[in-house]
Amino acid sequence: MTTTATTATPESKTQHHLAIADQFGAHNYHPLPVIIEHGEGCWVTDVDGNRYLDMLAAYSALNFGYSHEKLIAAATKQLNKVTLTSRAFHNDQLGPFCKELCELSGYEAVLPMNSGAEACETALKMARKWGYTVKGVPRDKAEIICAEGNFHGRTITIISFSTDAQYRDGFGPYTPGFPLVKFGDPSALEKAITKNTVAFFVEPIQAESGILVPPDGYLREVRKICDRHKILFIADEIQTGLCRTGTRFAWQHDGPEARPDAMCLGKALGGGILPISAVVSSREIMGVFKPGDHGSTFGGNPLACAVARAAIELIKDEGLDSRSKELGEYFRGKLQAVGAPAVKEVRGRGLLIGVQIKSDYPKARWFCEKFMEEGLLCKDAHEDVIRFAPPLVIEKADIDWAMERIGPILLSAKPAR
Ligand code: IF1
Repeated sequence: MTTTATTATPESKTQHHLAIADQFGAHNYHPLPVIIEHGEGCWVTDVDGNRYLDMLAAYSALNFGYSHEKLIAAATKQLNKVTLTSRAFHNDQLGPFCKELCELSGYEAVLPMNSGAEACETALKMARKWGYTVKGVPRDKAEIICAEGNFHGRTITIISFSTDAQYRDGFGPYTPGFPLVKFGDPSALEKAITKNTVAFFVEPIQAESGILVPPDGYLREVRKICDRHKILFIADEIQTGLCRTGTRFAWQHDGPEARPDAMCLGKALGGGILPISAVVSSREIMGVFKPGDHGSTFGGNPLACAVARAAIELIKDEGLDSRSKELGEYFRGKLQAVGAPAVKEVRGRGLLIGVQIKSDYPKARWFCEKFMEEGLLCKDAHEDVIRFAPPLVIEKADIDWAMERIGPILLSAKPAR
């Protein structure tokens, strides 16, 4: 036996796991103290046998819930055939995956990667090269405009244009070429455009910034401005895509005229089983990538493609967009009806919901901890927003069950002074 602190008579399995994660893991997170061991549908069980309703869904990666029969079947089948080939060779899942994702999204070409951040990096590289080779921007001068309050991942280039000190500070020097404009304000975008601008890169709803929904028509205006100045409109739909907000893609809330030139997808594309991301665009724009320009060892691997194909089929067949829309309206209505003095605003689209807490009340984290004690898991966004984003397969009865706990806790909060 070793004599490390972690083996000193743990009170529970949870305590044991918390201690070893603390001792051996990097401390780059502050998770709620729940150790999940098993998940099914919207429900998880921890190592001590407690059950919780998951209202985070791995930040929308678990749109289909845990252990979805069809996804597990697709993964298992492919596990027993071939899992990884590299892109030095073809595999029999990649082509069909690209074709099916094009059909689902209405675009012409797919470039598969793994994480969301990689899809964003891919889109940024694509936009820069498009700027140089198609638009004729002078070498190394390309500018990609981004929105204040953005969240696109954690790589050095991506955090270079973050406006959140915690994501940036201590990680410089930063990648240049990413001017910022106010989110939700089309005229700010138009003013920031120069002859070297190649793209505007934006989330249709800013999730990490607190589920910020832009004014109606914003993305339609963005589309027009981008056309007027010949710049690419690229939407980061990694979190908002694949039915999360009540439409297949969140830009569709602004109608077909708002269609971006390219989208980044990720999270739910991997069915909550494994990481797979992608950029989708036109053949012309994607055509700037020549053999050897870009890639990834695991990008387009047959296991990920097989699972993603099953996820795409679920998106097409299970009516998850209207389910998300209806249940989202239902849930938001219930949250509003509580009438809790602590709540400043209930907002969101579909099942991407933010409850903003007034500044003189406890922080959103306090509420998340209380919810956890009552068997409900969710996560704060920024300090003052409780984020509810359950798997899209959630039942109305689960929402009612959740509200029996959420309502009293919201009402119980007292102002600090
Ligand atoms: C973490 C946030 C959510 C994303 C959008 C790209 C990425 C993400 C719109 C990068 C990732 C995650 C990452 C996770 C927490 C989470 C998050 F709170 F940080 F902002 F969801 F709201 N574009 N979002 O939301 O994708 O590389 O992670 O696959 O802890 O960083 P990734």
